[in-house]
Amino acid sequence: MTREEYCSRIEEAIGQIAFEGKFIGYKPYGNGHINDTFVVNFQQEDGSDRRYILQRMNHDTFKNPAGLMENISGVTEFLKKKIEENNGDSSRETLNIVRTKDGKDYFKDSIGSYWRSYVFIEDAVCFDKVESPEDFYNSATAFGNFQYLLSDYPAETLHETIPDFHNTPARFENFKKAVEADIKGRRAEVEAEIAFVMERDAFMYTLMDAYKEGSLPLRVTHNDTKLNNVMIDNQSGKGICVIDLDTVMPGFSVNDFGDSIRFGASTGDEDEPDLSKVNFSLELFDIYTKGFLEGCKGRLTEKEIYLFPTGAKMMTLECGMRFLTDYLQGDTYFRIHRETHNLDRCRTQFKLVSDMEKNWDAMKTVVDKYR
Ligand code: ADP
Ligand code: GN1
Ligand code: MG
Repeated sequence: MTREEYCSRIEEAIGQIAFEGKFIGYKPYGNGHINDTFVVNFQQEDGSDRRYILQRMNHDTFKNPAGLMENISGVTEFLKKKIEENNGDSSRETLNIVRTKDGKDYFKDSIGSYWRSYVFIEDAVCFDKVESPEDFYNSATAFGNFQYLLSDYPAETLHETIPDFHNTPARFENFKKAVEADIKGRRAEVEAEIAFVMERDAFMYTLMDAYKEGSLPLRVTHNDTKLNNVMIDNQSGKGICVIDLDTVMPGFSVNDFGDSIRFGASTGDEDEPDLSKVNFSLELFDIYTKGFLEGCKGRLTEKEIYLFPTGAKMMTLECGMRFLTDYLQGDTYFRIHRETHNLDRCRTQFKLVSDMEKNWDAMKTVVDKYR
């Protein structure tokens, strides 16, 4: 599709969604790896400006956009009620879908792309990197609270938007197939990274085994708890709203904990090419553990809390393996901005896994402190 054609699809979507006011313009927004995100401006009668988030959902990743939007609609309505019961502000503390002019959650354009919109959460920011330990703590209480609020959500009504999303053994199988197929001829270049994964074969099964034994419960989880999926309020500094609800599905609480650690408890960016800048921070791990447990308000079992370090290592290893799989397969999943982008991302994750292994006892001591 040419740029012009793409712009007409954006305008087609804007014309079908029930935005309020006079259309002013739109531009690309944010740093997500999956959806195409835009901010759209509308002028109100009193002259003020109102912004909306418009997203083209990634249909390759999400095979059932209608089911996905049914999940998000159900979850946001549920959260809205809970927030209002607690005298919170449901216009900012949860995503609010802007429906189409005919009342649907999403719009399918003339070439089959799916679009949806949310009210823009103003006076709040998303961080792509931890700038202060306090922000990280505030993101932890927000994700913990999200877990708490959804603990009585009817899980059986949720569609599985990406099957086996955090089934690490299944990811491992895909990875091995990608190595064998080597369709882009990149295998020789990444033998060290492949060996890194293979050496951790047994670890890959630990959480799934605990689940099968009945010692790890399935809960409604977010499954993509990186720092830039929580909005931090400009005034209070608190994590006011958890966003990016595409992957809300039944999952393990320790993976929600772990994915935040993978992204946030690092001294470097997820795609930092200079690995000397990428170190696991035990201090940030400590702060996040404290905040997440406070947010969960006693809803987790002893065993889940005990498995926090395992969740952190699992999500980091799994994510590194996913980046490496995508690199081997020719970068078809994660959005890239340079040729080795996925390889750089994979290497930061493996650096963090090594650091966690070195800090394993210290991580356990931190968790014991809050248990
Ligand atoms: P992706 O799945 O591609 O990561 P997200 O839903 O996380 O997409 O959105 C990408 C970015 O857009 C977020 O990191 C955030 O900066 C911004 N964003 C998303 N929803 C909102 C919203 N309702 N209000 C303000 N900013 C938002
Ligand atoms: C993707 O959508 P985004 O950018 O928040 C990915 C996550 C990865 C993350 C790595 C649906 O998250 O699973 O952990 O990139 N989301 C999906 O940064 O695959
Ligand atoms: Mg996101």
